[in-house]
Amino acid sequence: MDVIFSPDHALHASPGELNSGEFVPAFEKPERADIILRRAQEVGLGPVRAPLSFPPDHLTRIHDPRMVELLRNGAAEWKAAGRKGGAFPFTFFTRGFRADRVPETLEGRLAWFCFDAGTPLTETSWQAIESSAHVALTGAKAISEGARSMFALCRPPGHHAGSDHYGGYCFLNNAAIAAQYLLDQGAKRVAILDVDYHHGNGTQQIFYHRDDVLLVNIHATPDQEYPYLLGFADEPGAGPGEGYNLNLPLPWGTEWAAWSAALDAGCQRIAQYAPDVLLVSLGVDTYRNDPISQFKLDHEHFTRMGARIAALGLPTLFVMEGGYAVAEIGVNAVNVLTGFDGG
Ligand code: Q9C
Ligand code: ZN
Repeated sequence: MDVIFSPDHALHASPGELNSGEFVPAFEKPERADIILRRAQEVGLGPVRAPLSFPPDHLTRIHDPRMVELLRNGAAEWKAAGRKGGAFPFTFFTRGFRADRVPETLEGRLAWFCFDAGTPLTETSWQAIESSAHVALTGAKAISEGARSMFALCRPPGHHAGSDHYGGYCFLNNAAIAAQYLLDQGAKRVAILDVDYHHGNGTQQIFYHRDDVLLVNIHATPDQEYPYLLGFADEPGAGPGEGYNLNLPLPWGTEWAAWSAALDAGCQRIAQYAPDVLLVSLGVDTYRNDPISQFKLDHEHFTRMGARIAALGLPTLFVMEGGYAVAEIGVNAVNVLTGFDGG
């Protein structure tokens, strides 16, 4: 399958993140995408293509334009104000604060739109963020034109970003933007299968009230794991979207047997929905040696994951999300894709 990749991803290099009380080097780093690309080339996965460019309304179909503006200019404003390092929030919006006005100050907007202490903006982040969305859109365009499968090698990732909030190393929700594009091009039903270790809270929030996107999420239970506040089993969707969100939370320590049973259940739901197209939010942080995760999948399980997804027989767009065992991220991510291709 073709790989969509932009070297612009490297323009987002986080200066670090708050982790267990310390400011530590970022887990989400540029090497991740370069190592996946190198592995894809090593196994001859398929041609590597640059992203096309798209008008900004594809981004604002999903995201609040005021958040997009913050992502585009926030770091420059931060620097102009004489601040150093990445643009991090200090305050976080929560219950009890004013919900009826978006602040005008930079600090206020960071507090309003950003929900964690791991997702800073740097002066060149926007170019990477936008290129990541364009990578996903280019994959979606190829699928809408009849491709059986595509790999959008997105970085930074996207599934934690909601319509008006960002965090979890994610700024724009690449998979959601791609799903909306496919619907706008005429697809009637899109399914998203999120296999990242973390719950895709942003994707869930974006589509929670809709029945034209079925979302299936397999992830570490929010009773134990980030993002802690969403991703429980009793979140079926609401209004017209009721029945179109399926969360399959699993405990720390989950191995392939239980993980693949959840995958089977998720795939059965997707088959029943009979979508026109499938998107896979592909995180490989379920890997046994991931530095921030607690599942126990091995290299060969990623191959089997790809084969199970292929058995759905759907046009499929893979969108890269998480995975922080950098040395092994290439093998793990590309195993899913070769498993899908039957190799
Ligand atoms: N102690 C994705 O995989 N923080 N995002 C974890 C580590 C956030 C992960 C803290 C993890 C976000 C796309
Ligand atoms: Zn993750």
